[in-house]
Amino acid sequence: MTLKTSGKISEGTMKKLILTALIIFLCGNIFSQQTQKNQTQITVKKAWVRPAAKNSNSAIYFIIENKGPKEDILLSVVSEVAELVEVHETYKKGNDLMGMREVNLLHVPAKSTLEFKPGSYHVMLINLLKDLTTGLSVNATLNFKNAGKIPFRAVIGDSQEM
Ligand SMILES: [Cu+2]
Repeated sequence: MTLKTSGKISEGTMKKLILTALIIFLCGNIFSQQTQKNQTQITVKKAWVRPAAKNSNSAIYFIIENKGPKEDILLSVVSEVAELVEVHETYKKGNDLMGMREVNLLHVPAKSTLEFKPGSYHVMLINLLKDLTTGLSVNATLNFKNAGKIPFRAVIGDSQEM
């Protein structure tokens, strides 16, 4: 193949065209990746957290809604408000006793909601690093296998009616 400088498109123009095409391609790629990430169908609603004093424990409650056609798996929860943050479930130990245990992989089926509430699933905040004062709020992030990080804010109060 020979490039004729006398042709309609010079070598310099050709290079510019190739570069422009490359930039458009790369930008398009980044854009489509972002829109794919934003297509997550997981939302967190009605988040609240029990008021508690520094160095004690508390729990965050909320509703996870998965509007998507696929199930997703909650891998972990992060919050800077406590030394340790775990996904827990409350269960009947027998003899009218209730216990709590950690849940490692929590499946949220397609087109469903999963409620974290007292006596059921909750995000356990172990050894609070500060006071949780009613009316203020706490930031936390759910980490899903497919949807990735879902940050949310929980209001400090006594119920989700706030
Ligand atoms: Cu717990």
